[in-house]
Amino acid sequence: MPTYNEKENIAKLVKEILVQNLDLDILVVDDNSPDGTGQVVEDLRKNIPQLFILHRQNKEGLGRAYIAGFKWALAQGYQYMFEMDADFSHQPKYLKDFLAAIKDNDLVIGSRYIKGGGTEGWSKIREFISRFGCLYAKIILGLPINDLTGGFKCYRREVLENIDLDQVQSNGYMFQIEMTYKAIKNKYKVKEIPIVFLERQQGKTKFNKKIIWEAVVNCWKLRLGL
Ligand SMILES: Nc1nc2c(ncn2[C@@H]2O[C@H](COP(=O)(O)OP(=O)(O)O)[C@@H](O)[C@H]2O)c(=O)[nH]1
Ligand SMILES: [Mg+2]
Repeated sequence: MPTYNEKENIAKLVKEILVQNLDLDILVVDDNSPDGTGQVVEDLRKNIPQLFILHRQNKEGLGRAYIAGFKWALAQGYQYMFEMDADFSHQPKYLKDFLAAIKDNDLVIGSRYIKGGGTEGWSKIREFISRFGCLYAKIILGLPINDLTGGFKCYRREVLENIDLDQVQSNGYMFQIEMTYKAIKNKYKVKEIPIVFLERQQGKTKFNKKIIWEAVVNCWKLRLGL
């Protein structure tokens, strides 16, 4: 779970994940959050042996945080690696559905845009931008996936081992698109399962125009192999 200023969410979320009783470890990748999220996690760690944290010095964006987390998890020998936001948008109750689906698949994507999925608490305009963005990427890259920008995913370790993580440069929504594109290109089996995405209750989004623009341009770069 990447975090930047998630002090109000992180402790409650860690507990909610643990009560699912799924034999998961949790890694928080914190970019030196000014609100002290990193220290909150350090305090929790005193009583929760399944909880780990990577402290990074600077805010370098989601993509860099995920890559650092994946490298850590690969080195530790984990079989499956999740990506999950730390703001309750990705509900822990779905973790068991991912674990069921990953048995017969290599990458499982939590999807807002298939039957049974959706978003709650978003303005019409934000939903439109998100839906349009997913459709744009789907068409340009020719992928059979409806939700390409979501960040609730579960990878089988081989998928990550066979992507050159140092070559993945994108950082915002494009990071999610690029990882799924590369997994499919490597012939891995990818499945979408429905999730309802909730708008965050606490804290602020880091959503901005720059990460949308990155995705608009970089879909073409990916398609053209630039
Ligand atoms: N480590 C790290 N985490 C980040 C960064 N930007 C966002 N996050 C985390 O990534 C997750 C998704 O970010 P969020 O702002 O909620 O984006 P949104 O869901 O698209 O509005 C949250 O858990 C954030 O705390 C960053 O630069 N570094
Ligand atoms: Mg969010």
